[in-house]
Amino acid sequence: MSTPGSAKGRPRSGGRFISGVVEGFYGRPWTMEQRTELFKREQKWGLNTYLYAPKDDYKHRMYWRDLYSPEEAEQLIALISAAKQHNVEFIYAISPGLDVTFSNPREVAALKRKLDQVKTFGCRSFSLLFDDIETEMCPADKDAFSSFAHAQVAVTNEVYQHLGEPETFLFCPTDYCAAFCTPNVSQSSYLHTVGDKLLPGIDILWTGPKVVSHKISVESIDEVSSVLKRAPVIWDNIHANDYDPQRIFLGPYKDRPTELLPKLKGVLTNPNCEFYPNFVAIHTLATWCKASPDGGSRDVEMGEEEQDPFYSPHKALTLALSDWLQEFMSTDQPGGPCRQARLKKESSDEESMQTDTGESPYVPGPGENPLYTAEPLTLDDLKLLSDLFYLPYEYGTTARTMLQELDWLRNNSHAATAQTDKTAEWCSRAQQFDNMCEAVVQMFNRLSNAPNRSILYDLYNYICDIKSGVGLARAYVKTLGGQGQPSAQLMNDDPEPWGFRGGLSGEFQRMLPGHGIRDLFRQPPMTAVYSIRPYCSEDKTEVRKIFEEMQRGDEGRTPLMAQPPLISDGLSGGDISPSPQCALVVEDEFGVCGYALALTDAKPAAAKIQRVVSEDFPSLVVVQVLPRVTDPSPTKRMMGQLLSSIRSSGSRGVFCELRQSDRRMLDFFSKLGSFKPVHVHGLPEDVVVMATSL
Ligand code: GDL
Repeated sequence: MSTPGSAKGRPRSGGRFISGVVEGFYGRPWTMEQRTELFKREQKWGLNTYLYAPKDDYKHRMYWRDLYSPEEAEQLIALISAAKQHNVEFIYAISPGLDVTFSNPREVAALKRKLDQVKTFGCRSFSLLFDDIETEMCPADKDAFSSFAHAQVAVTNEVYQHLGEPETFLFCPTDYCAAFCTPNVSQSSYLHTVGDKLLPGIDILWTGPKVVSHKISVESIDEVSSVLKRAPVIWDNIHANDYDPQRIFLGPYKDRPTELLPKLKGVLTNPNCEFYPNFVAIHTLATWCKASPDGGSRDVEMGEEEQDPFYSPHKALTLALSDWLQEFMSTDQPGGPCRQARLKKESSDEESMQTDTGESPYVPGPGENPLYTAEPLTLDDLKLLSDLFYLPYEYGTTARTMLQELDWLRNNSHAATAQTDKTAEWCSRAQQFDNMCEAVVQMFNRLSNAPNRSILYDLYNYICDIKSGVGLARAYVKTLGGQGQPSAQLMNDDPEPWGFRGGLSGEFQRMLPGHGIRDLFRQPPMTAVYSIRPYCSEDKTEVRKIFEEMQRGDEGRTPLMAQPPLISDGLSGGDISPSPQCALVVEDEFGVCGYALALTDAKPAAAKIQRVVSEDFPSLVVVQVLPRVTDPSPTKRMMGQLLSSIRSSGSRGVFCELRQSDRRMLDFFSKLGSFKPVHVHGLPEDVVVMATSL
């Protein structure tokens, strides 16, 4: 595979292939300096287009009618000329769809006036965008046009002709991906109108099957092209991150077969909001655009999973990261950092023992602290970084391994709850997991010391976040292994704010059904519909039945009468009533199949069987579900609701009692993560108590 800058762009049928970047995301637009830097990179890597469409730029969308002030004009003129200098086609886009009245000639005149002004700045290529807008027309437009598509097409054609039918003119439909089409792409009357009526010189933007498309297949492009009556220009959101403040995408351009190249009019990537980390997104797109059957870049050493003979995402990523490493190493701060460089120079040049300020550099004396020296960033660090922040539908290899290992360590940690020794395998895998966590911390340290501060600052929040996440996971594994204090980071009574991450949005997500099952790591099939409702007195018999059935369990289990009593037996058996608002049952199509009950103050019930309750964990929960409930999410949901009711009652903590024989519930509480085994004096031998602070 060739490097991005080394191959010439292959001419595609129907004019030149549009390749490059669309600044089309929500949030803070890039600066003029960053855009100029982008043009330099595009030129170097063989990309040819920049589409100016920053959603939150005042005069691009919200105040689209307003003309640019002389100061703004000056900046745009400079930008357009910088694009020209670097052989990049500057396309100016406008998004009037929030409030335009299509049928009003004054509105159309306002559009023309605005684009005419931009034309005087030297811009020759334009675009009208109708994405992310209300699809209902105002009454005036309903009177004038037979459909929304007719309204958009009429205005777009008129503006296109007014501007003299520019060589490049792009249109973004409101239904810009298959998921938005009703009932589907081939039968969408909206797309058919656009395809039939939009003048043939206008190209159409398309994001693929979805807004953020995991894969874009050749068949899907054939289908949409036949409706649109032209090859689309892909607006690719694969690296866009404006929808999730915790994610950034540093993986390679991927899952778009190079067979698409001759079937498309172009590809523009709408990448991460942060400018500098887009190095990988844009570099790998450039590599992809150059892949070609006639370009002699057939990849003969492809791995099995990489089907494309002309493009390997893995190799494209390595190329990009190697170039990026160079950029990390170049300082972007005037006067800054360069103690290492300075020290080097000093050792080779006796006369330069004076700094710029005229002072001699500080050299620690004997017994003093040595100067802090940072290790340089490595290619492996960048590979790890990219793996941790890979792509919207996929984690990188190392990230996947870390998740799998943590999952295995959790699932095989019964020995922890039984307080016995770990197996050698568990210990060795725990150590390997710890090493992987350490590599993340080291990567963070070296990255923080990289001379190029602009890239670092753009990445900082993300790498800080992952460092904390990894730190928590590491502490958790130590706890499972019997090392470290469970309460230190995970179970603290009064945690620091970083002990409950994610803010209000995180709280909302955790309370929604399906939380944790829609993650990228595991996707268990949903097999049944469950409903959770408050427990009522009529449920007593069913709950007791479930309790007894689960106690009988597998053959050979000790009968209940012969087992030491638990406080929770009275609750499950119906002898003690649960506290108000603290009892739930779950039903499936056959009836009640599980329950979750609690006592906010378990002391009186405990006293009846001569047990004491810890001041830290005064409340008791008991949860049980029948084996036919294989999906853990309803049980998790019941627990979530119950814990929040107990918390509202003012309780400080909750405990549960589990018999060693109840593997399923032991497993459930261990996997919840928040419950930890606690030592209770005088507990029968085969009973484990687990608890969590609230
Ligand atoms: C969108 C928006 C885009 C945004 C992206 C990712 C298009 C055509 N429009 O739907 O502005 O950045 O999603 O959130 O993609």
